Amino acid sequence: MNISQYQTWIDEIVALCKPSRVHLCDGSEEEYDRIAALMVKQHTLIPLKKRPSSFWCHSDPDDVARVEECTFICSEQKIDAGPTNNWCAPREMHERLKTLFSGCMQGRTMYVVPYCMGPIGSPYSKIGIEITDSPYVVLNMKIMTRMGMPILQGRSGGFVPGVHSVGVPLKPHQQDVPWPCNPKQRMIAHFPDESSIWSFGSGYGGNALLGKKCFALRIASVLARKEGWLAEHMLILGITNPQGQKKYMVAAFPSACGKTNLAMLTPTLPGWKVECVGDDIAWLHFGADGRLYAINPEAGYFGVAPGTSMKTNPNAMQTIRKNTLFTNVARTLDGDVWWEGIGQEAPPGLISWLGGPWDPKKGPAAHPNARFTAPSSQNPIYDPEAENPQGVPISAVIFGGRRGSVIPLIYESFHWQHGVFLGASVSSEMTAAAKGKIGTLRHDPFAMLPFCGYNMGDYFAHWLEMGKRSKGLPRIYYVNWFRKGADGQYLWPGFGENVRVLKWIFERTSNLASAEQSPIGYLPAALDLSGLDVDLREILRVDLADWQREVQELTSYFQLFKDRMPSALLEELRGLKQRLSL
Ligand code: GTP
Ligand code: SPV
Ligand code: MN
Repeated sequence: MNISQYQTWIDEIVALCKPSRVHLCDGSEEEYDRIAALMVKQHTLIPLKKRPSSFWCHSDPDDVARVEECTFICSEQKIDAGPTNNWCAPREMHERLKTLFSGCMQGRTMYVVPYCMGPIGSPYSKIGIEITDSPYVVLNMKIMTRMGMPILQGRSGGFVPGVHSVGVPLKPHQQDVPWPCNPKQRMIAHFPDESSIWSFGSGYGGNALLGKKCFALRIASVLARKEGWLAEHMLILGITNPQGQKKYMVAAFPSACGKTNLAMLTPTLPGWKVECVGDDIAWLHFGADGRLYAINPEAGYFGVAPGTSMKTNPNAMQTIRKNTLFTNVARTLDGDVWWEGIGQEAPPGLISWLGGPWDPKKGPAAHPNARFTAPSSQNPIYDPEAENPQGVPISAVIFGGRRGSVIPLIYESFHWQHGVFLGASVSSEMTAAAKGKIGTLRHDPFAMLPFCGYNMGDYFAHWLEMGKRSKGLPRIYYVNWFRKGADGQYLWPGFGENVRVLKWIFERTSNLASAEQSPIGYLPAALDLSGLDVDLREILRVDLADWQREVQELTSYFQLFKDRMPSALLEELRGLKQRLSL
């Protein structure tokens, strides 16, 4: 195969990073097994007796989640990164990176990982090459993407270059540690004008698997705006009613707020079926018929382990029975995994995510952001259309966040512009998926706060523009599974019961279900609650005083975007304010 067009770049990186060896990844099973065996020998991976071809590992305690404070968008102009991103001038950042990456791979193998985001052969798929000195990253990329040299075959177009290093060069004969990383010098830099990514110092998740958040969201969102499509932090699901009619929906919730669970939902309503196209990222394009179509750029799940059980997400539990990597979960003596909320008592002799015997007084056995990496194809409800190169047609867009109060279980927007306002108004309590204070309420527009590669005000405008391009637009909804009652308990049982909300959305998009107009949007006139004991009035309650505060908060938040804030969304905000004061 012809790799000469990529060779110049690879040579440059070799000269800069000075690795001891270079390995071009072919993406084969044998290669995966060989690298995994090497990592077992180096004590980074531990094979799990109870799960075929599966491994356990734990990270450095200081490298457990995305680090937003070290994530930069290096556009030419600061204003184009916008007020919600860290910015650095491209030239200055390139200088810093040159220093950081100089000789950073000494004593290590440099892996060259070509990968395709999206189904092979789809006109919407895109190619990246990640250079990394982390074999852990290579294994994860093998599961999460279509990976290997063969995907470059016959390609002449561009690719998104990404360079990743754990940032720990080895001196001759120096013993490596199981999870090398360099937390003091972490840097995750994106160059939207050159579509390139540089990541240093972390080996974990979105910091290191460059195809995921760095490419498929931050770089792709910039490309999407230029090319007239959308790159979103969204799950994609198919849902079939008892009559056999099928629709597809996408949903954007912030990190660790329920995408994987909703994407794999096991319905509690008889006759309903949910199938999974994707659990984290959607690329959306208009089809020839004017409808919005979605592809999933990924090929695997990098899912939150804690809370996953046969009760909450049996499909995920099936998916991770084999060929799965587990990071920062607890390990049992008989070679299995365990985490809080797995549905069984902790067995004696548990090894915690820190690698030693678990002491419950010192915290949970699994880190709250512990993850499994597993192939989508192992999902028992993998949608038959998941690899359709054209994508699947979308009937509804759902936004949501983790809100203990104020936001009702479900409401519908009045129209596209109002729906874009709903997306822009998302706030959510912070979770362990990113370094930061868990539980703090923050604005997270479209669940894209950490992932938008350009000015968020321009991003809002792009969504509004997309709405002008078609008459076959999906309807837009807002959900909140996390509202709590006076007793501090969740008001809504969630998980499989969420199908009741999806049913209402499904029927609304067929103009079947009825709704009541409220100041914030349409609320269900009724939900199918058969066999469920919940206080629907309380879950759907719209408290005027609460919402007036919400409007005040949004008013000051939107000011952040100055003249990049689309007037159409300020108009929506005024409309909401007026409806609340009547
Ligand atoms: P990322 O992979 O970080 O983007 O997260 P995600 O949005 O896919 O979240 P995920 O589905 O993994 O859920 C995160 C946490 O929320 C888990 O601990 C779940 O158990 C919990 N969760 C998910 N859905 C629900 C729900 O409907 N109700 C409640 N109460 N908790 C939920
Ligand atoms: C998220 O934080 O939204 C994730 C996990 O999906 S990570 O890949 O680390 O970004
Ligand atoms: Mn995510």
